[in-house]
Amino acid sequence: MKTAVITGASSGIGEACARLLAGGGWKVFLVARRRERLENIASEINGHAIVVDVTKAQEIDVGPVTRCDLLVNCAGGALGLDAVGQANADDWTNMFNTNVLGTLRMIQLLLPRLVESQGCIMNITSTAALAGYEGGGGYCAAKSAQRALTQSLRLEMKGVPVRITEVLPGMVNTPEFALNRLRGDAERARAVYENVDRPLAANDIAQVVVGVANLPAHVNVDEIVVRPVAQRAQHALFRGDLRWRDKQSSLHSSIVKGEYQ
Ligand code: 8X3
Repeated sequence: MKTAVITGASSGIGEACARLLAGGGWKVFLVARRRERLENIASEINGHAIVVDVTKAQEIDVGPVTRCDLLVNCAGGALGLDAVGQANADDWTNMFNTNVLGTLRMIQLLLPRLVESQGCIMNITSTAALAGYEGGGGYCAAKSAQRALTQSLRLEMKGVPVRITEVLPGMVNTPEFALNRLRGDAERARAVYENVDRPLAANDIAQVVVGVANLPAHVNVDEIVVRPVAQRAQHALFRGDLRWRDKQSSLHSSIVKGEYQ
């Protein structure tokens, strides 16, 4: 049975990946800090919870993971929208710790098993790794660093049959991303996605992750940028009705509605 380890698995993209992989017959280890949430999800999908904070190296125990075919590094996120001139260094430390060092630690811990199984590492970065934007200094810097780490690792693993993929999502409407970034301000978090006709959902990214993971072992997708149709580039976001032909079309689809209620 193929085995996957997913960080950030208690919500958003990580949770969606865990659910989709488990549904596809994978054995899944779910890694995250929030015990109750994590254990509930794990028991729903017949997975295994590893309750741990990826920013605390000494606490991470991957002992139960005796085999690893796929590591998906989803733990991360953004804090604040401060301009660089006014940025809070603690927020930056936090973002680097989760997005960059958390990824580094998990790779270091599981690399021997990934090599042994000739597996796959998938780092979920962001389109924020491709270009800076106003107020994004810390997050863009952290995601750029995570991207750079991924690129270096891929080169260092020359001659080793381990696949290394970077997935760069654009606008994904998850219940927590904007809310965390905006420090719990639900109104502002809702406004991020306002009038965007079908932002991506966590499950869209999970489908990409699982699709890439299931490719033949010699096929390495180096990087994959995934945006909603409404977002042609970081600053080219269309707000308005895209007039989809199918029935689910609506600015008020269930994905958007109720996320912050
Ligand atoms: C999230 C994408 O545009 O908020 O990773 O930076 S963005």
